[in-house]
Amino acid sequence: MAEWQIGQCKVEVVKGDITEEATEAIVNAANERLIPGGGVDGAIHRKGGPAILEKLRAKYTHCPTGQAVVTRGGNLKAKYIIHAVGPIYKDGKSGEAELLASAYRSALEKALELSLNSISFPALSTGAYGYPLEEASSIALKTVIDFLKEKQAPKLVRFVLFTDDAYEIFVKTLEKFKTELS
Ligand code: AR6
Repeated sequence: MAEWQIGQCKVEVVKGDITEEATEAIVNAANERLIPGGGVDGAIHRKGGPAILEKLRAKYTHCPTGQAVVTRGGNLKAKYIIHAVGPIYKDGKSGEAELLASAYRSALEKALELSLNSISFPALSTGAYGYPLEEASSIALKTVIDFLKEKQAPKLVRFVLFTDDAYEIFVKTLEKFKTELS
């Protein structure tokens, strides 16, 4: 595990399955149509049960790339699911970086609106959406670090990485930022 204390807040990088997380919210890697797919999204809907999709359908039909919507957590330990839509990676020159940062920021803003103390993220866009992991880890961690420095909330932001590869890259990127930014 790697971590960095930023004032009153902490960023953690752990390896694991986000559907097992007991932070107050977990973030889902959703798509614009909010139709359950594979990857984290599939796992969350399978484990969380049909109530999640029912709540999504009752409130929303769509969520633009770079934004996020919230439902309760169904059968999961987390009370809330923040469904964030990251960009599909094309060539790195189509606004992907800004849209990925925006997806992280939107999820963090939802957590603040709900006065949550803890939230877990997967590596948005790095599976089916094809975002290169190193670049994605820099954007993810920098966006979270900047947000925590500015708002001093939520108190705990945890990145839960599913693969060894993703875990190792996020740890390395966090260590790099600790050296460069502290
Ligand atoms: N816990 C944590 N991370 C996970 C888990 C898990 N249980 N399962 C996979 N990952 P992806 P995207 C990692 O494809 O790229 C869906 O069909 C995975 O290793 O879930 O944003 C949606 O419906 C990868 O690093 O999301 C959308 O259509 C990361 O989660 C589309 O895929 C993200 O991979 C979204 O694509």
